[in-house]
Amino acid sequence: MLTFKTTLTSLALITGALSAGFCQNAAQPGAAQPKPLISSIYTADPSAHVFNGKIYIYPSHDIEANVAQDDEGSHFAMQDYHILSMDRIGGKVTDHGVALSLKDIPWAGRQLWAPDAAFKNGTYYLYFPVKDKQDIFRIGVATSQSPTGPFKAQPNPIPNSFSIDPAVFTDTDGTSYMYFGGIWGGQLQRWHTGKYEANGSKTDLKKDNEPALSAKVVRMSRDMLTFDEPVRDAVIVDKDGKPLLGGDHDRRFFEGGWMHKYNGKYYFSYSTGDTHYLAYAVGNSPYGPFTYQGILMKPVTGWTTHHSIVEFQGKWYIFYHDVELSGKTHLRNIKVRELTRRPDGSLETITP
Ligand code: FUB
Repeated sequence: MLTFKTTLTSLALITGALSAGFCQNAAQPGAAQPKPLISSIYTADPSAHVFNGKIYIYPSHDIEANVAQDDEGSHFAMQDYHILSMDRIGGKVTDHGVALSLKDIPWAGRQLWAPDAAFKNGTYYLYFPVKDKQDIFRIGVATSQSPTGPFKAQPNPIPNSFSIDPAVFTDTDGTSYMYFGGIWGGQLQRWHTGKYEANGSKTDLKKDNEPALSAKVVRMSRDMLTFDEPVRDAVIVDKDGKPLLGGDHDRRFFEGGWMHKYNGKYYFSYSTGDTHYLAYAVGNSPYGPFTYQGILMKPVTGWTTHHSIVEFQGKWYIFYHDVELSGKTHLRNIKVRELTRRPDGSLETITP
C-alpha cells in the first residue's frame, strides 16, 4: 500500500466515463466492463465467501477522512466495516449496515484495513487488520452468530499477529490457515528481523538481490481465535525453484494475499503493489512453496489492487476493486467478474 504519484486518477476518470454506459450488477465474461457492485458507499478489498448457498462480501469501507496522503497509506483511514450479500452473481446487492466499528475494538488505534471472514463451529469469524494504540498493525478477530454481524471483537489482537490483509482458508480436511502481510504501509518490512523496528524502512528493504519478503502463513487453532504454531514464510519461487528476489517488482509479493484450492493444488494470489498486478503462484501444500505462474489481472484504475477468488454454482469468480466511481485512489468500489480457467488449471490474464 502506498501513495499515488501517478496519473492514474485521470485515467480512472476517462475509464469511468467510457464504461458508464454498460452497467449490470453482473460478471459478464467477454462483455463490457463490470459495474461497481454498490455505489451508495465506497468499498474495497472484497473478500467473498459462500455461506449457506449465498454470497457474502467482506470489504473495506472507504471514506473521505481528509487525511493527507503519504507512503504509509495514512489517507486510508477507515472506521468501520459493512458486509454485503447477494443471492446470485448479477443479483441485488444488500448492504447489511455497520458490522463492526473502530470504536468498539478496545485495543485499536486507527485504520481498519482489508478484512476477511470464516465460518466454523457454528460461528462466523471476522478477521481485520488495524493499527493498535502504538501505531503498529495487528490482526484482530471478532465473532458473530450471523454472517452479516454485528460482530464482537476479542479484547486483544491475535497474539503474535502483525501487518495486514488476513485471508483465512479452510482446507478440505477442515484445517484453517491464515495468510497475511503487506509491505510499505502494511509494515511487513519492519518485521524482517522478527521484532518490530519502529524506525525501519517505510517501503521495501532495498535489498534487490536478496529473496523478497514473503507473505506469512500460519495454521489457526481449532477455536479460530489464535495461531496454532509459529508464523511461517509463504515463499514464492520461480520455475527453477529459486525464491523471487526483492528487486523483482513485477512478480514479488506486496500485499493482499488470497488462497484457493483447485484440483488438489494450492493457488496463492496476491498484489505486486507498486507494479499494480494481481499475480498467482501454485503449490502442493498450503504452506508452499508456491511457483510463480503469471499475471491474473493487469492494473486497475487507482493505485491499489486487491481481490478474492470464490467458486459459486460451479463457476469461479474474482472480486476486485478499482476507482471508477470516484477517480480517487482511496475511494474505491468493488466489482466481480468470472475467471477463465484453462484445462491445465492455469488462469487467463484479465485485462480490466
Ligand atoms: O484498503 C487498505 C489497503 O489497501 C489494503 O489493506 C491493501 O491490500 C490495499 O488494498
